[in-house]
Amino acid sequence: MFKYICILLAVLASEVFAKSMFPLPRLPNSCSQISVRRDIVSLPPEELQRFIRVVREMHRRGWMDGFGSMHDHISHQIHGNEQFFAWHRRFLRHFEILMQEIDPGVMIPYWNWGTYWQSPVADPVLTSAFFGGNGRPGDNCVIEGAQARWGRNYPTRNCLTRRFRYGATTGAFWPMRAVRDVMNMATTHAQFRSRIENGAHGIVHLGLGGDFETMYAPVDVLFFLHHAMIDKIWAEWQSRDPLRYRMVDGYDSQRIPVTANSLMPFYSEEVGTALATNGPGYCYVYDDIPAAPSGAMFKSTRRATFASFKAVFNGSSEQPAQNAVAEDMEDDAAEAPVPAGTEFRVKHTFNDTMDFKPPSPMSAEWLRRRRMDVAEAARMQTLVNNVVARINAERRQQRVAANAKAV
Ligand SMILES: [Cu+2]
Repeated sequence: MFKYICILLAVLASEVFAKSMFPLPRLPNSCSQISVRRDIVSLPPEELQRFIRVVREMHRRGWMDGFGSMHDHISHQIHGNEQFFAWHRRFLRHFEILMQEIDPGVMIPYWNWGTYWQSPVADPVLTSAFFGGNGRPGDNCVIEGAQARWGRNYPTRNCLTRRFRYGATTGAFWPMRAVRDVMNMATTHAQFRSRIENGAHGIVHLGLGGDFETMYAPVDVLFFLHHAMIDKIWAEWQSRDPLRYRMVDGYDSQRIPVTANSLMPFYSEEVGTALATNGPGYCYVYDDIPAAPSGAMFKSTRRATFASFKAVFNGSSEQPAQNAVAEDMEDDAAEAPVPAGTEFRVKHTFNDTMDFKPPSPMSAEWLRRRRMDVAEAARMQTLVNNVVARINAERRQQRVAANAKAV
């Protein structure tokens, strides 16, 4: 009897889930072509405008709430363990496929925060020409850039917010040299994942603040650009050893070993299918990372099921993205022109007589709230401090040399 009540409840529940307007397309079985994900600042203006038009349409359809909700619901399964890289790669691909339903030629660009790591507020990506910067004083609503005056319906009705870590500034991020040190030293997936997740990845979430430091951060399109950068860093590390295209190690959130045959939460596809960016269903490469040789890729024998697709998502986007708090803001947004990209680009030069600052430590309380690893974050802090000290020592030497030449 109990069994039948359970079945009845499950059927009723799936009826409710089925009302969700958040689409969950299946991955294609093969690639008709391999497309390229590029640095957003290198996109020609027309391509940037196309991308912005697409994400505005996704927002209008309530899909951004869907991504925020989905990520939030299973956050403990996809962070702090060896599902992190593969699951986020699959999640970005989900986003990209939905983008392509609106405009088939559009790819997710990545945000290379390594370019302006020392002074992210000078990064063009955080200006009105691209994705806007800090939220405004008072309510932290983002009012400039591609997402100006956006509302969200998850987890509550509000505007999209950002709240920089130090009021007007985010603090420094990681220089790529420190990221490459991590790439050079990590020999296992678990080592590499933990060091990237608890270092270079976390500091960006903390620095931007507001919605960006929560588990529903995917309501902000910049989440996908940041995670494309994280995904690219993983792809670069993978490209150094062909075994990394079909093997993983370490454990999941239940302390069960993760292998290429483990299933990714929610998607129920094997982790192995997400190990090569140019593998079946993924079909992309990054502009400066080599493609995986097909002989090195994981070969799946299992058929993907739809079974778990409805189970987790509970449909915050059933309501269209009309936002009570930000309703008038939405009206303005419809009128707002698409940002013009390159026009606003400024050539930024660092003050070269001053030492660079390393990112400030992430507090233990913040790390724990995000289920991050406090001890690993401390080790990464030491690593990045040392790299920045080396960079500063070299710059001082160069200044001395330049002065000597001038005299
Ligand atoms: Cu995440």
